[in-house]
Amino acid sequence: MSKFKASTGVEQEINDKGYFIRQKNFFTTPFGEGESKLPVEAGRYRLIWAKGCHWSNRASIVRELLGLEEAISINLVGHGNSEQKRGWEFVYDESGIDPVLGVRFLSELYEAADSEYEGRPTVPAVVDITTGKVVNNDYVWLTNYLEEEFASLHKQGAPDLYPVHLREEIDSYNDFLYHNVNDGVYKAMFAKSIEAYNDAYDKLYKAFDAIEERLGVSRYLFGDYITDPDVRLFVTLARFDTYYFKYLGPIRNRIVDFKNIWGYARDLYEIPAFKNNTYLRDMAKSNANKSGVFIDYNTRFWDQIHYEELWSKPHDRETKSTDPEQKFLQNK
Ligand SMILES: N[C@@H](CCC(=O)N[C@@H](CS)C(=O)NCC(=O)O)C(=O)O
Repeated sequence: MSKFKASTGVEQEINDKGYFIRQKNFFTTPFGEGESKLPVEAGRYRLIWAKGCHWSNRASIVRELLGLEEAISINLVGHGNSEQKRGWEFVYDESGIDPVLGVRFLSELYEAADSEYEGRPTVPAVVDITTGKVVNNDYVWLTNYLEEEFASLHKQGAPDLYPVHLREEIDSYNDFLYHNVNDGVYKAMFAKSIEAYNDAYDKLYKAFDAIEERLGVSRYLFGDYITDPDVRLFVTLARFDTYYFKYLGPIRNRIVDFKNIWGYARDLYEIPAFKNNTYLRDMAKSNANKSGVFIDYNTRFWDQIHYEELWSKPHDRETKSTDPEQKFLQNK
């Protein structure tokens, strides 16, 4: 039996003022050309992700948007009932074993990569199929690698989600999204002091207000076409009313209460790569095995709220675009 710990838990990542400070990524070798980089090769890597986890969901959406399905294989992990408590498991596979990698737990792939690894074995994780080791879990840059370094493997006519002329602006906007929205939600949910909570909560809603305003004048975050930050924002929006809000405490507004943000989220959801990778009902029923009367709202009603119907309601977002027929910039 391995000495490897499934997870140290986020409790280790709370500072003495009660603030949640996320662990650093450990496997950060970039993809690309050159000796110190991970080579870009069709069929070499497998992306492991989880339905509930937006850090990994953004990579699964971008993979499909770019038509990398043949080049990079994929699999889902989930929470199993295993006695071993080793974290993410290949629960959706027959006998609970990933058919390509031959393991039951994601932690085995982290352990194969580094037997001394002490952090949480997290998704997204990119595994080199030739070695069975995790080679990259750098969720911050992963989608950018897919957009830039994997360009030679994109489908014909793939969208340009990371246009060169906008990269600097996109990187800085992604940073804003990361601190205030993507991780902002976790900073509030995991805070252990009311000071840390209020700080994160205020920043989150201030960011939502700024985004609501921005989306009042343009269809997407960077104008007429979808770019990388839209994927990053979408994955948090998709989890907000279905899941996060119940851990946030009394919230000021749901996503459906923001006119522009809610229309924008539905506009994105229409696109197959977004829809196929967004499991709204699964997110809502995440506590479904709880018993008793004090069960959260989403869990009680996950099968009575028609999420698909709700998210497919018409919107008028085209009116914000000067190129309403096109959602993507295709310059390849
Ligand atoms: N790699 C980042 C972000 C990815 C992340 O937190 N993924 C979560 C799911 S959203 C995870 O895999 N958690 C497993 C665990 O904490 O054991 C981190 O280390 O904090």
